[in-house]
Amino acid sequence: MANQPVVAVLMGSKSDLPVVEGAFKVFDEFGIPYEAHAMSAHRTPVEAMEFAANAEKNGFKVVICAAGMAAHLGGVVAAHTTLPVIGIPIASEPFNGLDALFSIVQMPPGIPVAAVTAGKAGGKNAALYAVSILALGDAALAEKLKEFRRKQTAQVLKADAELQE
Ligand code: RP5
Repeated sequence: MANQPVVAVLMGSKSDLPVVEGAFKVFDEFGIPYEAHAMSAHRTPVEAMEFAANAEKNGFKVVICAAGMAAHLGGVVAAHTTLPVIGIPIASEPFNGLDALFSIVQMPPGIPVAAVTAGKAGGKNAALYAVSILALGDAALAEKLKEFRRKQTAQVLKADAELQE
């Protein structure tokens, strides 16, 4: 099915949307079907566990988990699936995201979660990392990703040229 969501984007709270929306934009640009849910390791632990346990069977290839504070969502999801799990540390008071980052990068050996950029760029980079994973088995998507990089490079070179005028 062409429109079968292949990426699940989970966020610990709807308040994480300003960062997560960066991922939606990337997936829209690359034409990748995704599904988004507010789901919490602590507030909806049963739903998070069940979603993760069924993710592969439901056709997902990658799961992105954005969470702030004690950001256990990625870890809980990774505990229940062997799909690649990408964690986005969300900044929140009082430790400004360092707590979330530590929660994601201190996974015990055997249950990996990949951490991407903390802060606003996290959504965009999580999605681009997911695109890289999906592109391993999709030559057309791999070419799109290369074109994205070429355009990005051209933009920086153009900005540099303008600075020299
Ligand atoms: C986490 O706690 C969420 O991921 C969010 O970043 C943070 C605060 O959640 P809310 O109080 O805004 O719902 O679970």
